[in-house]
Order: sequence, then structure tokens, then C-alpha cells
Amino acid sequence: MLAHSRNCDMPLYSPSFLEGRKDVVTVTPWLAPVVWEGTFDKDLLDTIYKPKNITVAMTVFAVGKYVQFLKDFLESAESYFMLGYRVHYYVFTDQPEAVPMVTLGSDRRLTKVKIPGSNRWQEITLGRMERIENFIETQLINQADYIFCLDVDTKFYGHWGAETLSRTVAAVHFGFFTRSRDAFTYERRPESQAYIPYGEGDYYYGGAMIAGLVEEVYKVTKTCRMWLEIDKVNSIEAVWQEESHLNKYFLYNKPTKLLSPEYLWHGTYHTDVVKIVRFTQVWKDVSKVRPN
Ligand code: UD2
Repeated sequence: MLAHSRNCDMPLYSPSFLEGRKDVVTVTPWLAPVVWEGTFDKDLLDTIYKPKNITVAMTVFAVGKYVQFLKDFLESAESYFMLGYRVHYYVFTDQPEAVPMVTLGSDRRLTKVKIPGSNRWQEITLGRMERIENFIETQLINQADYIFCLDVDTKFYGHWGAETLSRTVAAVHFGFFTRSRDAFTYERRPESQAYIPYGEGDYYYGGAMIAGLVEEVYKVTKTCRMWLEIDKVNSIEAVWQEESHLNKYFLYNKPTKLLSPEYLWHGTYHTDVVKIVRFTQVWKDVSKVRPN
């Protein structure tokens, strides 16, 4: 069994230790790791996490025409997502009969959860917070250790494993990782609970990925759901719906791990910085797939 990583075979002060990645931020100012290719040892992580016998839940919503994304999403997850771990997919959909038959690996299961459709896409995206909160409370809390809540209009292209596990995990949005905080599309109206003033903020996180220990993600979803309700009473909807609230939550409750844009990319091309594409948004014609 592998008991040490190659990087640990050298003193901490060794300049060669730094050779992993010098071109990107690999640790936040609050000392949370930022996961990039070249910063972790997959085999070593498996020796730590596999003996724990963990169960990983994954929620994905496919409502209305978004069911068309499920096949690629699930098939690619079966090729790359948490291989070797017990995985339970929960597909929230208004059309359980349209969920494709995908051959699942051993120790991997899929459950369909029927939910109503909606004539507003915004209600579907922001409604995920309340549904996940309720689902954790009523079912998942004693059934899974970690949970990943992902967008369905996406596809896996590379390894996504135990390096992504932590108490609370956020993904840095591909559109903002080279930009400074005042360019972030945070909610800027003080009337919204998602309000973040200019001059504040760490990173801009994508709403397409929330993860962590089940009990921690429960706190994320419950808090965001409460803020969304207050906004609704005050007739305001944050500029990027639940993503805006998620960014507010993580500003004041720092995630314990950040996933680099390798884990939330757009398209399949590599760059000098994003050396591997692991999970990417797929192109969609919003006028054809959204209900409004
Ligand atoms: C961004 C976020 C998304 C969410 C949204 C909020 C990224 C890459 N994406 O994407 O996570 O925060 O902004 O405005 O960070 N859905 C359906 N049926 C619908 C509409 C949506 O099932 O008719 C579900 C589906 O799982 C989809 C998700 O909601 O993946 C997010 O919707 P989107 O992908 O249309 O949102 P988008 O592209 O604006």
C-alpha cells in the first residue's frame, strides 16, 4: 500500500517541492487547497479514502427539456466520477420515464425523484436549494457521507476523484478566475440577501457545483433557501438566482476546498493553465431548452 506521496519525499524548504504548480494559486489566504492538476497524488488519496468505505451522493436536476442532457451526463460520470467509490445518483425530474437506461458500475445506483415542472427556468435553478435541503433532511442525512450537487447540462472528460472531498467544496467559475473581485457578477443591490458590496469577495463560484459533507451542504442549502425566501417576500430575485446566494454564503463561510476551473470548464480545449478538462458545461441554445 502506498503510504507517502512522491512530493513528501523531500524537505518542506526544498525549492523542488514547489515545482508542482508555480503558475496558479494552490492555496487560498484562509489556507484551503485549490485543486489543480499537478497538486495531488491520486493513488495516495485513494489509500486514505477507500478504507473509509464512504458513500457519495450526487444530485442532478433534469426538468423539462433538460432531460436531453442526462444521457451524456450519466454515461460520462460512469467513466470518470468517483470511480471505485460507492456512488448513488439522485435524478430530480418531472419526467422519470425519460431518464435514460445507463449501465452503472458495481456499487453505483440511481434513484429517480419526481418533482413538478415549471414555466420559469429561474424557479427550477433556485428551487434546487430547497429541494436538496429537504432531501438531505428526510433521506440522505444517514445514507451518505459526501454529496455533490451538479448541473446537468455538463459532461465529464477527465478524472474526478477523492481530491474533491472536503467539508465544503466550491468550484471557481471559469468565467472569472482571471478577473479581480470588482468584475465579479455578485448581486450588487443592497435590497437582496445576496448583496456583496464592491471591494469584498474572494472568488466567484459557479452554481453548477456544490459539494461537501452531507451535513455541511445541508447548512449551505438551508441558509440559501432562507435568503431566497426573504428575497421573494421583498419581490427581488438575485441577478444569478441561487448562484448569487451561494457566493454570499461562501464569502462568510469559507469553503474548505476549492476546485479549479478544470472542474467547471466550458468547451473541451486545454490552456497552459487549465491543463486538463475534467467537467465542462455543454453548449445549449437557451431559447430552445428553457421554458421561458
Ligand atoms: C448558471 C450556473 C447554474 C445556476 C444558474 C443560475 C454554472 C456553470 N452554471 O448557469 O448552476 O447557478 O446560473 O441562474 O455555474 N434546469 C433544468 N431545467 C430547466 C432549467 C434548468 O433542469 O429548464 C436545471 C439543470 O440541472 C441545469 C441547472 O438547472 O443544469 C442550471 O440551469 P442552467 O444551466 O440553465 O443555468 P445557467 O446556464 O444560467
